[in-house]
Amino acid sequence: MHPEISTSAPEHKVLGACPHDCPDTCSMVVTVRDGIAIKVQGNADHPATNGALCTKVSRYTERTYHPERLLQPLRRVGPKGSGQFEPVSWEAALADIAQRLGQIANRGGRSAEAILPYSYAGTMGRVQGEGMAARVFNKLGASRLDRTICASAGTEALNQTLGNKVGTRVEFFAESQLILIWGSNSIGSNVHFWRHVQTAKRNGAKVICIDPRRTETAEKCHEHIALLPGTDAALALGLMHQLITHDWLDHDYIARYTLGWDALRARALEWPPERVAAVCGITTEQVVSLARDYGEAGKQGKPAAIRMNYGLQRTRGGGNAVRAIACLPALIGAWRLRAGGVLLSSSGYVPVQAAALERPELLAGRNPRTINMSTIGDDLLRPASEAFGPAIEAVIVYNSNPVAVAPNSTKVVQGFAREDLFTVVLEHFQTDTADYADYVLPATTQLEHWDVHSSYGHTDILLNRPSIAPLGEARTNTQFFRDLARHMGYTEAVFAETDESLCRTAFGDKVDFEMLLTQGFAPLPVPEAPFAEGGFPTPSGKCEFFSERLARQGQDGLPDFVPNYEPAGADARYPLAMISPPARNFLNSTFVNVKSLRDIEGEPLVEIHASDAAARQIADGAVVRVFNARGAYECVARVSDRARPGVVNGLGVWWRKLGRDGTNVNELTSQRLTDMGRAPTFYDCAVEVQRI
Ligand SMILES: Nc1nc2c(c(=O)[nH]1)N[C@H]1C(S)=C(S)[C@@H](COP(=O)(O)OP(=O)(O)OC[C@H]3O[C@@H](n4cnc5c(=O)[nH]c(N)nc54)[C@H](O)[C@@H]3O)O[C@H]1N2
Ligand SMILES: Nc1nc2c(c(=O)[nH]1)N[C@H]1C(S)=C(S)[C@@H](COP(=O)(O)OP(=O)(O)OC[C@H]3O[C@@H](n4cnc5c(=O)[nH]c(N)nc54)[C@H](O)[C@@H]3O)O[C@H]1N2
Ligand SMILES: [Mo]
Repeated sequence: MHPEISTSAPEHKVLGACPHDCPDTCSMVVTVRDGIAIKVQGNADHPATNGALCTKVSRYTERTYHPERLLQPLRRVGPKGSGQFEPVSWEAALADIAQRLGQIANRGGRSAEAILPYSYAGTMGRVQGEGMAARVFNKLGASRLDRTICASAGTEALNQTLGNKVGTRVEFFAESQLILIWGSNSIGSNVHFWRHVQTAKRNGAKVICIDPRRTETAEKCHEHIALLPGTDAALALGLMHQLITHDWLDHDYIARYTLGWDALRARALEWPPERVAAVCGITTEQVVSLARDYGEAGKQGKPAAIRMNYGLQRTRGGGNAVRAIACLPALIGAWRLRAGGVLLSSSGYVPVQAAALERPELLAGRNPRTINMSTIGDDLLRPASEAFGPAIEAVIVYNSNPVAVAPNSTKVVQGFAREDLFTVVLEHFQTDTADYADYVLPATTQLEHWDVHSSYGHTDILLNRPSIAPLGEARTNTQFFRDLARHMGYTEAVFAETDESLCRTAFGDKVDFEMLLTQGFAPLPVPEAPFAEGGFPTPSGKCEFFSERLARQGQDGLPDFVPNYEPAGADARYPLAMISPPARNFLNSTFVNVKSLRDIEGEPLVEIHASDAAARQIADGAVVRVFNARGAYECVARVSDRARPGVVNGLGVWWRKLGRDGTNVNELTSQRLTDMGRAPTFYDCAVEVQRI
């Protein structure tokens, strides 16, 4: 047991941090009695957390002490994917894994690139994430992983427009007079932001939601614009058209602090409201009225702020959509006020010391290839070639559940089912991915390890102290990689660094570590109104409507509407557009196996509008088959006005094995990538729905 954990007092509290992939990154207070965590609560002293956790994380003890927690290392005995395992000792598992990886890496040439790490944000911790792990993969010379599965289209778009992932501070939305919630279900996925919206509403703000689905957020806004998925750039260009024709522009701001206005102006004038309405599947009045609200707020000097979330960048034109929306605040000079502007992510403010954590010098001059995690299905099935390099022979999975979350599951499953693929999975539970492992290794949860966290919503750094001892034989991810390094014969001192030391390494002297130790969080220095007087971190220092860098890559230098790969519509072979946004009580595929949360969600379902249901003789509660050329998924239909005509909503990434027919929504999604950032197009997916 760790010395910092007091075991003398029968009951005590430990400060931690929520590890999940969510903009809120809450400060947690864990109550421990006799070495057992009995309660997890939101820290009342941390302003962003405000004393409250979401429903799912307040069940974190239920997840930690879940009867199905993996508590010992397992070795596969049956065929791949059969889920048949036998217990094995850590030492035996490590020795075998080291030997297998060594055999691949030591064949010479680029053979080490046949080894692939696969990880994402199961924990957002800097220590249990890519620190020690990256050191081992760098030393091996393994393939690198392009971590695109969530946010990279929006990231690239913000970089090209504002210069970084920065923007309006969340807490200042409370002072806004007009809030556009664009492609985000704040109440479901970012609930601590919603508090600021409520404050703004009480102070007279108007709140408008732009989302194909009538979410719990949309129904609490003053207006809801239910556009077709993937048409946001058209709407943004249409707003610009109206701002221009009504002269609701801040000419001074545009002249001083933007680049490419004449060209953008010409592009926007191609988007009169009628055209926008037709493309977006909304009314002309909705376009005009939204533009008037936004334009007049600017003219009257009222703060207007846009909260985007990643939901709107999961279609082919996702990067262009984010770029078009990110241009809007400059047009009305909204950046002049601290409660104006736009926020997609605040992570650009985070001074993470990536090189100190990951040690790229261990590559020793090698430059391994990069594999895109979003095309893992195809890539696992790809033979060796000049262009691709060696076929993938080994995958080490941690902090991720690719068999459930990656697009085009048929391919992903086929890939992981290869008998000649050596797969190691570090997990809390026997997930869909763990079923395909050769070794399943029990990992610690956030209550059992040290870590340090940043947020992509607020701008504080948080420390997570362990509150209980590891359960069973669970080990931290870092300990696995340290042990693996030892078994591989790596002797560099960097492979001995402890987790507490890694917590300090993550932000170096950029964060007051003493403050983290005493109060659990430390605010970063961030400007109040970052672009009130320009100063964008782009090459030109301006808000780049026109991006020279994009033009040089052969892309359109201006934002444009890029239609979906899979346009739905009555004439299409698959006439319904399917989106698959998060379920409120799950976190991607995490928590699906926590029964109390699964009971709230019920069972896998698609929401379908009454008109689309009637045309297919589908009654509420009927079992349906959702299908396209890639696959089929069986679930229950919920006939509901949460779905607009022409669009069905397949909520949540269920565990395949807990689904009705052993599949989930990703049976239907494709491996095609976005216009920018090489990201998946989960919400660009045409389907048909049929009663069974
Ligand atoms: N409870 C819960 N919270 C979560 C998650 C979870 O799974 N559950 N996931 C976390 C993760 S990984 C992330 S990346 C973040 C953000 O995750 P996001 O995926 O951004 O999730 P949401 O905030 O729910 O926003 C998605 C919203 O976008 C809408 N949408 C879909 N397509 C379009 C479109 O083309 N245009 C527009 N305008 N809207 C569209 C969806 O209907 C949905 O309401 O949330 C995190 N928070
Ligand atoms: N159809 C569809 N697919 C989607 C999405 C969608 O909206 N629609 N959303 C996408 C998005 S935004 C994202 S971010 C991805 C998310 O995909 P993933 O990053 O794979 O996220 P999770 O499904 O939450 O799986 C994380 C796993 O990590 C494990 N884990 C957590 N903490 C630790 C730890 O400390 N150590 C170890 N070893 N394991 C740990 C958990 O038990 C869990 O099984 O999914 C994407 N997939
Ligand atoms: Mo995500």
